[in-house]
Amino acid sequence: MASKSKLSYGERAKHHTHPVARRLFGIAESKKTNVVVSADLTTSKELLDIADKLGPYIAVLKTHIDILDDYQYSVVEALKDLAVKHNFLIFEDRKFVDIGNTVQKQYHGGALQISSWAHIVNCTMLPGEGIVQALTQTAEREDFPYKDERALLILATMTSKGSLATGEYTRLSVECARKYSQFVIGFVASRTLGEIETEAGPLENEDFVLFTTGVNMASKGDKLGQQYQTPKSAVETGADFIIAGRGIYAVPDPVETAKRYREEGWNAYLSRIGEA
Ligand code: 6AU
Repeated sequence: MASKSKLSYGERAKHHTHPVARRLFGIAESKKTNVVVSADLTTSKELLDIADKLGPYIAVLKTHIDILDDYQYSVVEALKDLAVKHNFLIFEDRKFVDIGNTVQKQYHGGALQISSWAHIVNCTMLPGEGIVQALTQTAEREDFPYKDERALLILATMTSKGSLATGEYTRLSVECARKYSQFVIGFVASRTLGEIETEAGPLENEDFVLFTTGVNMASKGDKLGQQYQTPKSAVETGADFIIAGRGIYAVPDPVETAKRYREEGWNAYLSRIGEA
């Protein structure tokens, strides 16, 4: 596969086959940012406050909606409004990890109604192909109300020490991304994966979007096995979008810090595409 990582976000926005990826690249290009903030806050007020303050500097807001102490559906309605106000996408980091029949119910419906507000969700490959097949099937149902507005990322590697998301697990991630590319737009991973050979082979015009997490400008890791790299090294390794949580929201001035992540991530992207 000819890697698309040397192309500009604008070019990729024009040619991508998936409408959510086109939108994502369009947002990155127009706001000049490849930052995804992982807003792992535990009250609705803090979550909405950080989303409103950082909105202008990010392409995507990533949530773990189930960690809110005071969750009510009104919080995601407010988040949706902020996503429109600041032009960002919402990524619910749900990491679906069950049999197909269960994840369909967890994604579309249920207590959290995730499909009604999250543009992007992710899943692990632990259950095998069925999980991707099931989520894709839901998104393709005749009566699915958000057609062309929702997409899936596969968690293909993990940043935590001793992770088992390697080898055959990662290979299957790539195979399923290729097989279900009508819903899968890319990966959460710390390296590019296009060179991995699978039965379906690289797709014609393959352009999976790489989200890299474990990004922090001030720390090398935490005490629970998280491992960090900088925005620059992540983008140099192929990240299209850099996900940062505590490095941005847990510092005295999140807005100034988000701007610094944005600048470092953007400059690394410009050098990668040869425009620096
Ligand atoms: O920057 P942090 O360490 O405060 O937060 C990192 C965020 C957390 C994790 O749940 C998530 O990124 N994450 C993921 C994702 C996005 O799927 C995968 C992974 O391997 N490591 C990781 O930290 O919300």
